Amino acid sequence: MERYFQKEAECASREEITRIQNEKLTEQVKHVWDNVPYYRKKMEKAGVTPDDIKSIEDLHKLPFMSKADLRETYPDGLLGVSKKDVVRIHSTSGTTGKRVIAYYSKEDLDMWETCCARALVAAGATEEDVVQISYGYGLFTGGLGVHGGSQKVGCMTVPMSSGNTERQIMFIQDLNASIICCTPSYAAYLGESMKEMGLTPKDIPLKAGIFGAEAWSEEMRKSIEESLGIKAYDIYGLTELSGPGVAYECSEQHGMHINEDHFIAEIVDPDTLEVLPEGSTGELVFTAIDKKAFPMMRYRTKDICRLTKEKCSCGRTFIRMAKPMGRSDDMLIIRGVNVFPSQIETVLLEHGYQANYQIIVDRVNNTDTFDIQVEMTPEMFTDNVSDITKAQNELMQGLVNMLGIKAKVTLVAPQTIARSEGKAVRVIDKRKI
Ligand code: DLL
Repeated sequence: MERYFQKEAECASREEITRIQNEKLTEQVKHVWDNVPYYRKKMEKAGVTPDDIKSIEDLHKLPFMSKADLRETYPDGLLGVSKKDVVRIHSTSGTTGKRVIAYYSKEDLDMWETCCARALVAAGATEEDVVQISYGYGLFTGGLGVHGGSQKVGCMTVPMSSGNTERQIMFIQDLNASIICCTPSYAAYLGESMKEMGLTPKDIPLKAGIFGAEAWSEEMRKSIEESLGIKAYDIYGLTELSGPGVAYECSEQHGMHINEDHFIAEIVDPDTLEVLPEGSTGELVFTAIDKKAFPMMRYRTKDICRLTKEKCSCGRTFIRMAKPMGRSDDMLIIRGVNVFPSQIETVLLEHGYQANYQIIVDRVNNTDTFDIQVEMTPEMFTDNVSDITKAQNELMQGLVNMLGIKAKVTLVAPQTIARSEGKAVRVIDKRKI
């Protein structure tokens, strides 16, 4: 039987969700207008005032926000409450430019942890469970966000943070952990390490995992489920909107339910910024309707995704987002063709490889070079040159079919590509260096 953390909210009628959104949105617009001069100026420039926003139908009148606005207002130019009302900050792991600093009031933290609690319960958590949290703690939102949610559910919460894989496995066994939360690439690495230690899924008590913070394919889900002997759930979120828990998977595992009583989602064309109809693929844009310390209106996430309002048999009524296929800024343009690392991952897993690979793109004589190093699994490892050539060619053909362009594939020995404890680094684009 499906369980909920807050059935009334998660299974509310569409009329009720719209009523909540209308009420919160109009109030939030007033809050931002009164307290965030930067966004008020943006609204004035767009010729909108709070009086123009009477319901969610008017959302499209509001100006967008993007990473550029965050950079411009660094470190606290978007703060919506007095500093004395801020109880926590987090910050993104962005590699370029200034980091984003997100601020939280007590109420903001409570809302965020509630969203994470909904995700945990949807993945089967009860107060009987032991939840090992192997997302990084600290400025990254993964650790502390899911931690708060786990405590709200009443689970015994193990704040492991990332790293020290052998100790992770020891704690899973010794504390009888039933749910693990980490990035999907780290989950894959845990499975790999277990195998090396001579352990099988039967030797560990885990039943479920809640994985997010980076794009991962359905093939990767299957592979993790097999190696850890669990059911793997997706969770989505971003620092600008609080952190993990903006959207979460239910037992149906057919898209992630967006916590619509706190966030309104839109899909826009990333070039024209036109709002696209339900079912279209485009850039995901979010408006946080009750987050006060760090308000975020029509924030362009750069995540490429699709939304569906189709009924879900889990009983939840929140709109669902498909697995994001990646970020528009992860998308590589190689010889004029759009390539997402997640497409490459799909082909590798279909051919029996693990998601241990690195893409190296360069430009030689004005032409893009496209190399992919792929680790052989210990079972397929061989030094027979003709076997390796045959396997490389098969993989190259699979990639051409998926991407429409040719990549040079090199198979390398197991354990030669660096593992990540957090978000995996898949691409080295030397054209940008
Ligand atoms: O990654 C928050 C998070 C922590 C989500 C733990 C889930 C679990 P940021 O570091 O700000 O926040 O990165 C946000 O990560 O815009 C997506 O591109 C990507 N992302 C997050 N979750 C998923 C997911 C956290 N489930 C950025 N699938 C987002 C695909 C994801 N991409």
